[in-house]
Amino acid sequence: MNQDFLIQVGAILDSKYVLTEDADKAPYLTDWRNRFTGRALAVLLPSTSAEVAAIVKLCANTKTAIVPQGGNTGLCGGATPDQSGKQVILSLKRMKQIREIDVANQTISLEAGCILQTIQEKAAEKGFLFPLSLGAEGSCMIGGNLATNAGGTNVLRYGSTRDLCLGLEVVTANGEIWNGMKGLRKDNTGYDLRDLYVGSEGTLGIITAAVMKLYPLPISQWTTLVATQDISSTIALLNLFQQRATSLLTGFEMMTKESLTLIDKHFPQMANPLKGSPPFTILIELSDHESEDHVKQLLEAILEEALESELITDAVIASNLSQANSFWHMREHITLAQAQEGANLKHDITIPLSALDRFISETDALIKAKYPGIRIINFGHLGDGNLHYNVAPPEGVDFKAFNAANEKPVHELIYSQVELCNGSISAEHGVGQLKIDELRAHKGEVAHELMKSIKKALDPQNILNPRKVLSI
Ligand code: FAD
Ligand code: 2HG
Ligand code: ZN
Repeated sequence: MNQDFLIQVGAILDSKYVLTEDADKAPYLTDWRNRFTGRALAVLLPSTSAEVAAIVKLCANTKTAIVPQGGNTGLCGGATPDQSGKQVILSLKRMKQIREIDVANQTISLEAGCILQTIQEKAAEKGFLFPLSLGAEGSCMIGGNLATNAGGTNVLRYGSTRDLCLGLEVVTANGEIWNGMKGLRKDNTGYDLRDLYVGSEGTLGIITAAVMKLYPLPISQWTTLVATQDISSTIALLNLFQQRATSLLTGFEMMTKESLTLIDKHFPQMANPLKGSPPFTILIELSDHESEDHVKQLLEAILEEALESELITDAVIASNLSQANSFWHMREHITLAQAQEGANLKHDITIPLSALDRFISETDALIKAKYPGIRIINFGHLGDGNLHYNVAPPEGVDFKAFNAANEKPVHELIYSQVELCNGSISAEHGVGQLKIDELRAHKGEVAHELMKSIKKALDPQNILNPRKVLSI
């Protein structure tokens, strides 16, 4: 059967694009965090939508499960196959054509394997901003961004990947190509298929191409780091910026003292320029299409107001692009610093801004009381109410042993607090194989059953990324 499949796939792809040797498959079998490792019959590397469609048809005929993969930077194990050795990985990395930049329509049409940073660069060459931005942008691909509905650091101004997407091309579970590559900002022709596929993590269809929105490139950007003493003044500061800067506010990221302790330890060259390790360091960015002076004066005026009303205790404005970049590097290296420290327990959650203060103070207290010495590495996209509320064992305690003993109860404690605050257990990273049980527990019975019905309708043979998102 396996041999038969490989012979048939040989009629679709050149043999160099069908990887079956262990050493060739290895880089595709483990996730970025080294949390999940699987086995695969083969890794398939198509270069056109027609090849993807032919592969999916073959998989449908032979009931072979497919795990789509982009840049393999996902944080929930969604792109990692199971242990059976019967699944195939379908990597989109050879599908990297930019089909069109439509200047008048302010859109870019491109294939799923385009690397996010390349898209930003190509858009900039034409004077446009492609606003999706995240720490993995040098490796993650637009197909993966769409499949996970990735967020990142510009969501508060431009929305998440879903909001940036106007059209999709998708290979369905029976190997048909749905051409939804329309660059329309309005289209009310019945059910929104595009929105169904965005965020479906490869379980409903294979995204092969997309039409994405572009925006004018800002001509000036000012970045500041400010110190706050508690979360309520941080929220008040966010509200002040929202009122005074409105749509010029393009970044509002929060880092706790404990998060930056990890930066000090693993990336000392990126030290916080704010003195005295404040409880909260906030990275704020304003962007404008008018002169440098306008936005700089606005930023200074807001910071002055914030200092006078004691919302902040200190501030440093980046004096040039390189210093601004160094602020962002510090923020974006927290994930890498955590990975170097050990496998922390991740909680990518959203809480309504009005409940954030309560969530953090109550959850910090509960967790510290239950696990004395535990480290709460809390940082994230505060402007979106999105916390990366990650947890590491006390200094000196073995990560593996701590996680084995405490993973489930730690998750339960935190997710029940999320539920009390009417939040979400997955803000931007998705569900993958990591959060299937939690999704079942927290999505609500009706919603969970509806999701299962959609999965069964669109993928009746369950060949598309089985046991991801849902336990079927
Ligand atoms: P993969 O990891 O390859 O796949 C992710 C999921 O999508 C899998 O379920 C896979 O099966 C599916 N998939 C991939 N391509 C397709 C396709 N073409 N069709 C259908 N399904 C597909 N995420 C954020 O949201 N915000 C952040 O700020 C952020 N920062 C990060 C920082 C670091 C350092 C790292 C390592 C990760 C970060 N992530 C972040 C997570 C990750 O980068 C994103 O989820 C990204 O969108 C995944 O893209 P990818 O191409 O690597 O997808
Ligand atoms: C970020 O915002 C990413 O840096 C990763 O979403 C978060 O490490 C994490 O938990
Ligand atoms: Zn994030």
